[in-house]
Amino acid sequence: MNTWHGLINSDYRRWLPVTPDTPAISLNEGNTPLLRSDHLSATTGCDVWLKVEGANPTGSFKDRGMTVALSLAVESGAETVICASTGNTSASAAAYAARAGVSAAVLVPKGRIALGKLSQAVRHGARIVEIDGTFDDCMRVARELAADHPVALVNSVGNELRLAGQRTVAYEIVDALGEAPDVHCLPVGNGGNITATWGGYRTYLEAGRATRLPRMWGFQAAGAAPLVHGRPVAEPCTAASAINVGNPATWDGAVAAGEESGGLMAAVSDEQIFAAYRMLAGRDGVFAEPASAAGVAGLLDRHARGALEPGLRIVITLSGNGLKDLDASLRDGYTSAETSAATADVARALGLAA
Ligand code: AN7
Repeated sequence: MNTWHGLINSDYRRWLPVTPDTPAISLNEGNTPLLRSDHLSATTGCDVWLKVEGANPTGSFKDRGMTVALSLAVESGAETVICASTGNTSASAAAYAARAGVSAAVLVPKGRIALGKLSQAVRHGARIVEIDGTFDDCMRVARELAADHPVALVNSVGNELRLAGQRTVAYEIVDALGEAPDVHCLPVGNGGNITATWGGYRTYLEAGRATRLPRMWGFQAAGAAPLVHGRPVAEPCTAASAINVGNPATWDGAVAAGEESGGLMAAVSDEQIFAAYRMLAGRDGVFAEPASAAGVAGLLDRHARGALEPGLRIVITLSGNGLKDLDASLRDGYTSAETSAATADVARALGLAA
């Protein structure tokens, strides 16, 4: 008997900024798998766990925040929600808006988002504007429109509500492991998720549900690493499109998460990201989208530099589903054999017969 009915209907509701009257707009998000990675544990000498956020209903962690944002938007009588997105936020906003019976407007950088994500926004009936510019341009326009028009901004910027939803990932991890890990690794783009995850661990500590806090290790793609350089990047460039952000909206929160936790913010190359992407699929059986692999790439980078103490318990957020970006997967190359439908031919192709 499955008794999970989504975050807003769970015990975690007490930590969400909702009232007893708030309607529940939910797709049964959350409660995602936490898998031990035996090979990453063996490689690093640590105890490494993967939080598979691609198992959320629209395929990314964004659903944790979107259930809260749309529930509150409906409660407040909003008829249209708007967001800027590198793809996953727009997919999630479109789905939750459809479920809520409100309109969604999504602003995305033209040609720079994965097709799976665009298709989700299309199928859920969002009004889509592809902007000739970067994600940061989309973000600026979304904020300006929300300030001057009757549309509710559902980006996590200035939207504590969404971040409160995204905090729940930390609650699930502590509940599953019985304690906070030593280190939490995750990819960083706009800065919302590291801020929220850190906030979740602190909330649980204050509530007495954990007795310690992890160090937060955030990883950006080298071509889009403003938080590592300490200044915005005008033309961010990485094949991990979800984190191709030059001027993160939650800049201060992301920096604070790294600093307050005694953690770090570092860059990994696209080569490292794609190596980790292949490894997750090939060794762990988890198909995560490229950006999602940045946390794994970062951990392996620390290990390779001799900067990783053995024996740590480490959780890595795998933020989105690999099925969203099939171009990235097939661009990465693959081999297959083509044969007739004769069993003998297939057997030869498989090396089962001479
Ligand atoms: C798979 O969809 O910002 O640091 O507009 O989709 O909280 O931005 C997506 C971000 C990591 C980075 N991994 O999280 C958007 C968007 C995946 C993502 C991030 C995103 P933040």
